Amino acid sequence: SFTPTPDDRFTFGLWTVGWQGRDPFGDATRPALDPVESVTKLAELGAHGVTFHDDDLIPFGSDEAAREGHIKRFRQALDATGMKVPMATTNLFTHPVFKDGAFTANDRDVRRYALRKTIRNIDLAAELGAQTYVAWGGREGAESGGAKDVRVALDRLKEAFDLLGEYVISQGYDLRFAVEPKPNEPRGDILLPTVGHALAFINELEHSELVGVNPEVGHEQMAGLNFPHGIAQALWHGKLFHIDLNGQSGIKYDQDLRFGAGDLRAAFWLVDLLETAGYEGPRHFDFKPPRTEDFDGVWASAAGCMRNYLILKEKAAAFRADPEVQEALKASRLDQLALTTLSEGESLTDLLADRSAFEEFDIEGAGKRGMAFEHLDQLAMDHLLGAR
Ligand code: 3MF
Ligand code: MG
Ligand code: MG
Ligand code: MG
Repeated sequence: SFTPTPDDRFTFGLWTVGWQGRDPFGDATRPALDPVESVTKLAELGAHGVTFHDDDLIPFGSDEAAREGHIKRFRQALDATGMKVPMATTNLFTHPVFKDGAFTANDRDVRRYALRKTIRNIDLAAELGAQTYVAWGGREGAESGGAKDVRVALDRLKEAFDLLGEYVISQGYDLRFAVEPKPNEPRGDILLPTVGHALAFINELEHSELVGVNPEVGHEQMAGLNFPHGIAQALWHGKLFHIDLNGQSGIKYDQDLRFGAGDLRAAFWLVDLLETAGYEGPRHFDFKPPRTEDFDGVWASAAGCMRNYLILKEKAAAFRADPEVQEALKASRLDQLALTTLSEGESLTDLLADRSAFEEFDIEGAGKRGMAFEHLDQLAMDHLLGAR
């Protein structure tokens, strides 16, 4: 059935169900949600855990005693429900101090403060047993060309991740970082705008083995990119440390619809990929219940994220198991793609000497071969639409 259990490893950010509906044009439509209530309610719905920004749990500016109090109540809720905290992150975007960025702010004192704020919450993340620390650089960017020297800003961003890596190693924490790319919003342009940019950046880091990506469905789709392709490449690099699941309808603002809404075909191929590629991390939802909803709507939206994932998981498995699909995959020569282009033991010299590969190759004949992809895709559509 499509009822989630903790074994499905579904997790939610406290800021998702807790979103009050404030947007650039309108005030909050819902009251604040107590993190303890979120933990309790999400546990009832069958989730495995929650994630948080420091400021979601401990309101910005709390003194030490208040901080301890918030952490204590949260721990009690976790213990009472069995909910886990597999990931935590830092809010480096709400307070005006971060208006020009955090790790890449032009102001050096802001960068030093951002590192301290992050490290303080890394300690809490480790205490709560988190294994992934997400870094979304929402304010690391610019609205105009002269405002940011991007090459120098990347030096500062590398410096920050090198220091954070050094800290985690020095403390002996079992914690890895996941960079979350986003092309724009709230800045006009954000550094590391896509999964590809982030993967290339990670290669330049001192402790690159500690750093992977946390791609979000809507963020790549805001740039018109194919999300399952981005995830496949992240997996290929061994860098899919975490994932933000949600829905997005095309190239527009960050909609954060519940998972399955928006581009349903991309959601189908994404679940097919995650479930067959051996991804073992949490299925983490970063969505926003629309501001039209009251709390009943919030919980319906959260439950819908998990339900849609489980439905798509069943559809994708049925697609793969269908004998007609297996034949169609053969007809589309996916099995040939899996063969190396040179045979075993064959050298480049052998290829250069192989007249059948070039001089005698039937180019016209090969150009006429159909790929049979439309039949294959219709079978996928039939499964997705419930017609098979
Ligand atoms: C913004 C986001 C962020 C990140 C978060 C933690 C507020 O578009 O997606 O959510 O996911 O900072 O990872
Ligand atoms: Mg987002
Ligand atoms: Mg989003
Ligand atoms: Mg996100």
